[in-house]
Amino acid sequence: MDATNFEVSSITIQKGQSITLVDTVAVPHIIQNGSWVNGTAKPAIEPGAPKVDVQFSGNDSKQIGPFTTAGTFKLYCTIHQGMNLTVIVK
Ligand SMILES: [Cu+2]
Repeated sequence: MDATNFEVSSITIQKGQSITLVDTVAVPHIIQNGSWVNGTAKPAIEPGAPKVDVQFSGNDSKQIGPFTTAGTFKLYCTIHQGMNLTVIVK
């Protein structure tokens, strides 16, 4: 993650894996289940998604998961409009 967005918009992993999010700048992020749609925050948790509510202070990294169900799961940053990440679990 940079100051205002994810450096990739999606990531594909295998069932049972976790992801590590790295905050590469001195900017906080709060990552939760959901997405930004046309500038509006839409909290939502898909069936089978791990509950995500992770705070980054800046220049830190944290693990999210594991994702134990195959599917497409959306994460977003509640602070930064448009900051979306799609996790595809196969
Ligand atoms: Cu953010």
